[in-house]
Amino acid sequence: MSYVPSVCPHDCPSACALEVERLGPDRIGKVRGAAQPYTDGVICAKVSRYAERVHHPDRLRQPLRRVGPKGSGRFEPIAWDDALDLLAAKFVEARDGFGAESIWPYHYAGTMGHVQRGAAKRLRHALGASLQGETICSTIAESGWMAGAGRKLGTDPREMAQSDVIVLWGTNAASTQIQVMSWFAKARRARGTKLVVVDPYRTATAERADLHLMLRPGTDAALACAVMHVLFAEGYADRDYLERHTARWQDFEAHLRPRDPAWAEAITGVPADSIIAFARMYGATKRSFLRLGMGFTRSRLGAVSMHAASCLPAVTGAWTVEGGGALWNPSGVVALDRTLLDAADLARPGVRGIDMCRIGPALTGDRRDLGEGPPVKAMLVQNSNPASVAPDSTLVRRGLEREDLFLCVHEQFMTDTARMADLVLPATTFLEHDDLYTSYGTPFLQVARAVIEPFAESRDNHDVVCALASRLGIDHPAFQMSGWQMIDATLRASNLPGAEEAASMRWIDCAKSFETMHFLDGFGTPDGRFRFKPDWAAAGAGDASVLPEWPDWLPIDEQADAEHPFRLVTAPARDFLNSTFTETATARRSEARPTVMVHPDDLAAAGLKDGQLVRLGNRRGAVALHARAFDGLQRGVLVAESIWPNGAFVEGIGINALTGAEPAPPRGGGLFHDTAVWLRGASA
Ligand SMILES: Nc1nc2c(c(=O)[nH]1)N[C@H]1C(S)=C(S)[C@@H](COP(=O)(O)OP(=O)(O)OC[C@H]3O[C@@H](n4cnc5c(=O)[nH]c(N)nc54)[C@H](O)[C@@H]3O)O[C@H]1N2
Ligand SMILES: Nc1nc2c(c(=O)[nH]1)N[C@H]1C(S)=C(S)[C@@H](COP(=O)(O)OP(=O)(O)OC[C@H]3O[C@@H](n4cnc5c(=O)[nH]c(N)nc54)[C@H](O)[C@@H]3O)O[C@H]1N2
Ligand code: SF4
Ligand SMILES: [Mo]
Repeated sequence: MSYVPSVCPHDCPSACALEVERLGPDRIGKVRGAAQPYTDGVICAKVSRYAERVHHPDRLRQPLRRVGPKGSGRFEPIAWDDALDLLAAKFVEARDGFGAESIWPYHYAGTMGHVQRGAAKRLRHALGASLQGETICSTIAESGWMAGAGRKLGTDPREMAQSDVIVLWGTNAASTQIQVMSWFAKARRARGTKLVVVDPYRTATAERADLHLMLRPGTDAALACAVMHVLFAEGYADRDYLERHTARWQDFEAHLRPRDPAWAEAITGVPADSIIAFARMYGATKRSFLRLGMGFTRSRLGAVSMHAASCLPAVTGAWTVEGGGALWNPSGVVALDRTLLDAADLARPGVRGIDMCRIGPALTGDRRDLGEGPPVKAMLVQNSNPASVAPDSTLVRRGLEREDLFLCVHEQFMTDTARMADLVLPATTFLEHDDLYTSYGTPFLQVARAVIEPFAESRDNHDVVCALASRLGIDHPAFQMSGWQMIDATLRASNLPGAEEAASMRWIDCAKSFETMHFLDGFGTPDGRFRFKPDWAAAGAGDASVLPEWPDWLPIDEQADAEHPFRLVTAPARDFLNSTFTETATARRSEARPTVMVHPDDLAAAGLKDGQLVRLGNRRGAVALHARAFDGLQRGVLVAESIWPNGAFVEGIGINALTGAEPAPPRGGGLFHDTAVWLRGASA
């Protein structure tokens, strides 16, 4: 029995180094974490049982062509060559009739591997097809982080071993990035490290905290302001650091003066005493590590929340010590030359871009998305399941159902999106193709070879776009080289070791020096100073005028009102990864059924009972799911862990029928925890 190196490709900050038990040319056994310094032998349960997913009886085996009505799930097998001919013909038909922008290759991060993930981008550039605003996950967080720090660097997560206080802000790490919890546990054992969690509900992460600040969704900026008010007022601010490394800190201090804990209590619902206790715990040491998650940014004020929280270490000077500072996303450590990965040299100026979060409005003809350009007539979807994960599912479904839209979905499973397709193509998993990985939570770069042969007739993304390109007469090296050659050429162009060497090294630690990671040699702003006052207008094309000038709270998110008295958070579920793993029996068993957590007093006030079927709804849609009485959240807040397949709901399309597709300021992003709803009883 032999263990073969690999890398987890899923959309997770950890990008774990794996060892996969290879039982034969087409079969794996156990999967375990490798000794890579950050993974350190720990991986999540869902990937440790990956054999269940890769060898699942429902894996797509062969190309399928629709024979029933759209969405009926009735398909018949078709040969690969015929399938590719059909897809190419539909692309040509769209291009000839409506122009190349009527083609939209849609993709996201179902795999994070650069070669497979980038396939749709290469195709877009080669065709002059509609481009895509990749907003669904990190755009809001990025706008907020960049507003202050200006560069995607930050404290190396391995420094948690040196931290006295670890603050997990808007991340349920026990579910979404398990290594954070194992690094915290090591630090706790070695030096009694304290844990603070900022989250609207008592997650498994919050259960382990010394202090859980259980705030109302979307109010993080108020909390951060009050904490910094105390830091300044009680002498925890490092004025020497402020003077050397930040801009306009005196104005900021004055701005914070009226924003005290009592002010924040009224907005956040967190007792002023807890806010003061947190500020003192945080201010008492410079060894304070702030892990800023993505969860608290998925609302209209999300960029402001992220920026406000990221101001804390600039006030105390925590950036100056090991184990201090903050981490949102350290991907700035690697500058990959993306010319080949994106076929960037084929990009044409002025081509229309469509915000992926707005797939619903765009497919149903909204001029705000289509501009003066043509309707979308043909799509190839790879690594994404928009029928389930994108906001405003009602519009997404209406769009995907259009008789005049040709939809091809390249997938591993018959997802909600694949079921809507005209043509379904079977895709390999990461165990069946080569790829190159960087990470949004660690500084490691990794190259992994296929571990087993492709399942049945499945092909990888790169193969499919190459085959399509040859039918469409595209002559470019990015569509002629193998995936491995593309990895090799990309690494070399980026002044890194070639593919063979990188694979044999297993992982390359790209972390920069302590001074650079901690911004001691300058933040990424024009004057090298951290900015307490963001330049939102410069951040992007969206509408920044609604955002406050300084870190602050404003009621710009979807406020609860008399008709919609609850705020809904659709947080990630432990055993699913977005919509992935929803096909596995172990995950389905452990997540049980779509559930909404409701405060017991809210349940009682609505005349409802624990375990009862209830309906949630708003102007966009309604779903039925089961209620669970839970006192680990404030009254008026609901949590439905996600993302269940649409068909799992007793009634309604799926959870994203409730979430909205308005673009978040300043430059778009998914508003997954920014939803006001009503709650009523339902009969089964
Ligand atoms: N098991 C599992 N793992 C995953 C995923 C998954 O779906 N399941 N998704 C993957 C993906 S795509 C991503 S981007 C990462 C994200 O991972 P992280 O960046 O670590 O963030 P999350 O854990 O998604 O953050 C979710 C938490 O944010 C909280 N939250 C929601 N609204 C607010 C708010 O207004 N304020 C505060 N303070 N907290 C709020 C939620 O209650 C929830 O506990 O995780 C990845 N890992
Ligand atoms: N309500 C709600 N909605 C959310 C979120 C939330 O918290 N709440 N989170 C949002 C976030 S953060 C994100 S990132 C998005 C994620 O949305 P998606 O990127 O759509 O979700 P995933 O489930 O990660 O991946 C989608 C598909 O990629 C496929 N896939 C994996 N590898 C490959 C491959 O190599 N080739 C091909 N062709 N397919 C492959 C998988 O089988 C899977 O079905 O969802 C968003 N939607
Ligand atoms: S999903 Fe995340 S924690 Fe699990 S193995 Fe993959 S990278 Fe590691
Ligand atoms: Mo994400």
